[in-house]
Amino acid sequence: MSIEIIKQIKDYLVAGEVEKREVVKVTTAIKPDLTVEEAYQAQELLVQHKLDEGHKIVGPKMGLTSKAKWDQMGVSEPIYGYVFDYQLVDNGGVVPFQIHPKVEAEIAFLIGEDIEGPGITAAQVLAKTEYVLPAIEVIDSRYENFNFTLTDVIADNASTSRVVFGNTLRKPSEFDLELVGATLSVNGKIRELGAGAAVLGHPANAIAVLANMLARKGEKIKKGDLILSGALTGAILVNVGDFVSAKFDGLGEVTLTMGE
Ligand code: 0L1
Ligand code: MG
Repeated sequence: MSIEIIKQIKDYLVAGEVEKREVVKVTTAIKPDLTVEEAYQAQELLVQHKLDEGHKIVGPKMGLTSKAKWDQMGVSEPIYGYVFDYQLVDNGGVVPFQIHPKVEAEIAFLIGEDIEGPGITAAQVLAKTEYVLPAIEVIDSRYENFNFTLTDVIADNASTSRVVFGNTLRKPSEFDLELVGATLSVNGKIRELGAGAAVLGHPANAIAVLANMLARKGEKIKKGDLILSGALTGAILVNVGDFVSAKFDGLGEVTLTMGE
């Protein structure tokens, strides 16, 4: 694919994010036969664009980490994107409304040592994790009516929009992370519940898959990366003024209010 088309895809998606408006999916508007490799190239340009603007990467994020989502999208591995510093909101804070946000309860990993694939296992991930902490991810696909294919969502940085991390940091050895339960409530009503096992059987599996996917392009997970491992729960569409709370066994509560 020519670099011009990759740039066109990046500019198209940046405009959607900056102007807070839906766009028709890339595979309809620009390139119907966009491959996974090309989609990650477009994502890399989008990430570079944000770095050039002075934003800093907090860490990668994993998306589509449940078997149910794989079946829904006809895929057999998760996807990744990147979270930036400007996308962080304090626990209890107000999340600026963008396009059509959805919330997910996730477990995040603060990485203590570089993790370089291939062949990384969940046990190796856990040995190199400094802390785990709870999070709410706010995803906000730029695509009209959430109508997208796998390659569209990869190019769109895996729908990343905002992240709220909780304040409880625990050593992963203190838990069976696959057994950690979570509830996700909106305006005081529980709307979703789940457990760590919903994330590829164990959230550390998602981080191991990430290390092995990054290794294909000669990259690794870095010490200090703060990584979202994927949703324990389904994603819930939220509106302006909604109060969102995620409660995790042993990891406390994360809250946010959807602003304007
Ligand atoms: O974090 C996620 O799992 C989101 C992946 C992208 C799909 C979506 O926007 O629903
Ligand atoms: Mg997510």
